[in-house]
Amino acid sequence: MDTVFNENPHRRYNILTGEWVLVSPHRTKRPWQGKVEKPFIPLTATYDKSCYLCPTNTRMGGGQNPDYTTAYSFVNDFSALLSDTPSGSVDENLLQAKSERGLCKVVCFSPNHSLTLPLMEEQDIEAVISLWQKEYKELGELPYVNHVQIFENKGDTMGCSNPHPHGQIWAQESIPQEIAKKTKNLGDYWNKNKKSLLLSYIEQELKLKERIVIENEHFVALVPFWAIWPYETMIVPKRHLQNITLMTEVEKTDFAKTVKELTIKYDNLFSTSFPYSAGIHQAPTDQKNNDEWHFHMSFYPPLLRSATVKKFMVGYEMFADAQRDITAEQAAQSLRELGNVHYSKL
Ligand code: H2U
Repeated sequence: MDTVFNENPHRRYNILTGEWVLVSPHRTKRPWQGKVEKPFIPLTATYDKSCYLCPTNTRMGGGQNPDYTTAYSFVNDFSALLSDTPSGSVDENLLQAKSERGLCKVVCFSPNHSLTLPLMEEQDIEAVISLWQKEYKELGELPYVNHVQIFENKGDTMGCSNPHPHGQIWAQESIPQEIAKKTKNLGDYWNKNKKSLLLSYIEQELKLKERIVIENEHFVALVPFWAIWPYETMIVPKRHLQNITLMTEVEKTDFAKTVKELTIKYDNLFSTSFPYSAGIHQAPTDQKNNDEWHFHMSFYPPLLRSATVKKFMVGYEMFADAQRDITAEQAAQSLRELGNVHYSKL
């Protein structure tokens, strides 16, 4: 890439969303006297009697968790979307609203309270992926569900309310805006080239090797050219798969391996339990063929320069465009060079 971009302000285009990010690499040396996050204190107890996600415990909603031994899901006791929402709409000149039906689930990744994805065994991460597949299928088959969003908020920096390893799934009637933007851009490329946009993109990245973090037989993990968050990454299958249920068993094993390796690198970067929001974007479940879709898992981590200094998406980002300081290439190089053994096990 033109070396002028390594040190000078420029804008980069996100081919998936159609949005631009401002990159300011010359700013990486600016001093920091702002907010510092609390250092992470590792958990040791494998069971916490006050945790509402641990096996056998009673949840805040009154339900009781079974003595589960592998990934386990339940309907969120405080769901943001409800299946029995009465239908209604407002369309009065400039005022528009409509009711939204849906269903929210919580997915406990492991019965062990002290673990996180990077500390879990590969086959246990595979069990989480199998549960995600089952939920995507079952929720997607509900007549009123057109989109299933699987995600994880990790760490209290990201607003996660409980350290027990878990994620969430929100299934709903409408297609969320991020998905609509990606459907449009994937679709335009597909209609023109009869090829997946993400497949073409990773082919280009694999030739350049500037932003690749991990590559194995079936998956690539990279810092996207248009990344917004300092160490943002994306895991993409090398095969054009519209959704996670289409993976073969071998691909699923490789997916689990990639998730583990990437999250270990994250933890190793600042020797901490690296906070992030991660989510899987895949084809809507709206009965359309969605040929253009190519599933991917994105990680949006806020940490910028240490375990305690994070990036804030405020000011210019709120009022104008997303902005980052270190380049995607610098971030990819740092992650690529990190080891695959968790720092706590060295
Ligand atoms: P977060 O840690 O990302 O906030 O997710 C935890 C979810 O667990 C949250 O959505 C739900 C909350 O509503 N929850 C239950 O369903 N039952 C409980 O007893 C406590 C929390």
